[in-house]
Amino acid sequence: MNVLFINPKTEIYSRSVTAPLGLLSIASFLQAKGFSVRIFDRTVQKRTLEEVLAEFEPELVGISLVSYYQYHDACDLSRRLRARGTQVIWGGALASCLPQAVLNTGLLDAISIGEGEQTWLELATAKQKGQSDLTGIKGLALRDADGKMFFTAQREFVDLATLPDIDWSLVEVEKYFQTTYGCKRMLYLYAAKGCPFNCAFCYNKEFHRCTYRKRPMDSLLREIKYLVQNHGMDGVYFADELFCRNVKEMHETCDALQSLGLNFVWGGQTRIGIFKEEDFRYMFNAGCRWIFFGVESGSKRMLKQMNKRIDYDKIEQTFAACQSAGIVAIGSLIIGLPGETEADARETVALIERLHTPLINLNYYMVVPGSDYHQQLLEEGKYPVIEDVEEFNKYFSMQQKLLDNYSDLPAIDMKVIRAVYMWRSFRTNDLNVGGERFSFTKKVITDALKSVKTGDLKGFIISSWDAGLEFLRTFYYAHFYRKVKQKYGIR
Ligand code: B12
Ligand code: SF4
Repeated sequence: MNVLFINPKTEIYSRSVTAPLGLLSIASFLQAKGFSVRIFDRTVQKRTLEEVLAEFEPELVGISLVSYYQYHDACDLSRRLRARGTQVIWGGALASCLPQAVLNTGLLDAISIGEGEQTWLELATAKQKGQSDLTGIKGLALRDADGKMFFTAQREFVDLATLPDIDWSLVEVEKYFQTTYGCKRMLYLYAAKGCPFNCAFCYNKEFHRCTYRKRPMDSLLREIKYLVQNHGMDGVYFADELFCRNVKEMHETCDALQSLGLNFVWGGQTRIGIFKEEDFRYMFNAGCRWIFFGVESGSKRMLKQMNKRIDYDKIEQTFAACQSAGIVAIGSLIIGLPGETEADARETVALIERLHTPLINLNYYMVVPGSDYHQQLLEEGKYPVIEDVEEFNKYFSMQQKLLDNYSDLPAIDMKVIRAVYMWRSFRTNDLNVGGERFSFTKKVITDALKSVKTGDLKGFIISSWDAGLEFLRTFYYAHFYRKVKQKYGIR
C-alpha cells in the first residue's frame, strides 16, 4: 500500500530550509514495516502534486503543519487530494497543538497528535485492511457525525530504540545543506527528544509531557557516518530541545562522535548551568563549534515568572567559559513577555551587553498553543479560543507586526531593541571558529540566496522583497531611535 507524506511550502522564503526530520522518521518506520512510502517536500521540490500522483498513487496522505507559514499550501493540497477521494491526515507541532481550529477547516479526515510513528503504522494497517473506523487508534483527533471534535485515547511515546535508521534516500540530501560556524554542508539531525523542564512559553509540557528520551547512539552514529561518507556532510546541528542533561551524557556523546574518526563539526542547544569551562573544552575537542543557550530574559522576575529554573549568576560565567573554550556562544532571548515592564527590558539589555557575544537571537514573545502562558492568557480573557487558523495568524503574525502585545513595553521600544541586536549579529564578520574566521553576514546572504534558488519564481520575488524590507526595517529601527536606545541603556 502506498503512503505519501507532504511537507508543504512555507511562506517564509528567506529562511534556509532543513530536512523534514519528523516525516523522515515516520516514513522510514512505515517502510521498514513493509509499506511503500514517498516524501514530497515542497520546500525544495519544484514538481507539482499532479506529477507526483501520476508516479505514485497514494491511498493515504500525511501532511505536516509545523507552523502557520505552511497552512495555505496544506489547505490547497488537502482540497485537491480529497477531491480525488484520497484520505488525508495532518500532523506536526501546530496541527497537534491547535486541533480544533485545524479540523474546523473541514479539509482533512483526522489529525495525528504528537509523535507519528506508531499512529501511522496503525492508520496504514487499518487502511490496508479496509477499516474505516479510526476510533480504536490512539493519538487521533476526529470529528463525530455532528462535526464535533473528539480525541481517541492518548498515544504513549514510542521507544526510540525500536525505530529503524532514518532512510535519507527518501529525500534529496544535497538540497538541505547549510553554511554555518566552521562548516558549509551542515544538516539538522536529532539525538534526543523533549525536555524535562516546563517553561511557561514553551510547547514542551503539552507535546512531550516533560519527558526526555535519547536516541540510541549506534543509530545516530550510523546516520552520521552515512551522511559524511555518501554526501559529504561536514556539520551537524543537533535539533534537540536539550543536548545532554549532564556532564556524563555529554562525555558519552562526545566520545561516541569522536570514535567515528570523521571530519565534521557540530552544535546544539543546551541550558545554562550544566557545563563548566573544562566541559566546553571537552566538547570543542569532539568537534563542537557553536552552542545556543536559552537565556530568555535578563530580569530575574521574568525568569521566575516563566519558570525557567536557571541559575542567574551562572549566565555570564557560562558564556565566558564557552567562548574561552573556542565555542561560539549564541544567546536566545525573548522580549515582550506577558507583564514585562521597561525595568525588566532594561535588565535584559544590560545582561546582553555583559555577555560579550555578538550573536544574540532576540525574538518577540509569541503565544504558543499548549504552553502555560497560553492557558493563563486564555483564562484572563486576553487570548481567544482559536476556532479558525486565520484567527491564530492574527496573533502569530505579531512576529513582524506586533499586532498584539502582552507586555507593558511600547511596541516601538521592542522593535528598536530587537533591531539593535539583529543588526549587531548581522554585522559580525570576524568570529573565530576553531581558528578560522567566520562572517555571519556571509552566512545570512549565502542561505538567503540558496533559499531563493530552491523556491519558485513567486518565492523568489516574495523572498527578495521580504528580505529587502526586513533589512531596511532593521537598519532604520537600529539607527534612528536614539532616545529609545538611551532609555534602555543600549550602547
Ligand atoms: C528543525 C526545526 C525547524 C526547521 C524546519 C522544520 C520543518 N521541517 O518544517 C526550521 C529551522 C526551518 C524551523 C522553522 C520554524 N520553526 Co521550528 N523547529 C525545529 C526543531 C528545532 C526540530 C524539529 C525536528 O526536526 N525534530 C525531530 C523530529 C524527529 O521530531 P518532530 O519534528 O517533533 O516530529 C515528530 C512529531 O512532531 C510528529 N510529526 C512531525 N511532523 C509530522 C507530520 C505528520 C503528517 C505527522 C502525522 C506527524 C508529524 O511525528 C514526528 C516523528 O515522531 C523544533 C524543536 C524540536 N526540537 O522539536 C522546532 C519547532 C518545531 N519549531 C517551531 C517554530 C515556532 C518554528 C517557526 C514558526 C519559527 C519562526 N518563528 O520562524 C518556523 C516555521 C517553519 C515552518 N516549517 O513552518 C516550534 C513549533 C511550536 C508550535 N507548537 O507551534 C518548535 C517546536 C520549537 C519550539 N520549541 O518552539 N524549525
Ligand atoms: S524552553 Fe527549553 S528548557 Fe524550557 S521547557 Fe522548552 S525546551 Fe525545555
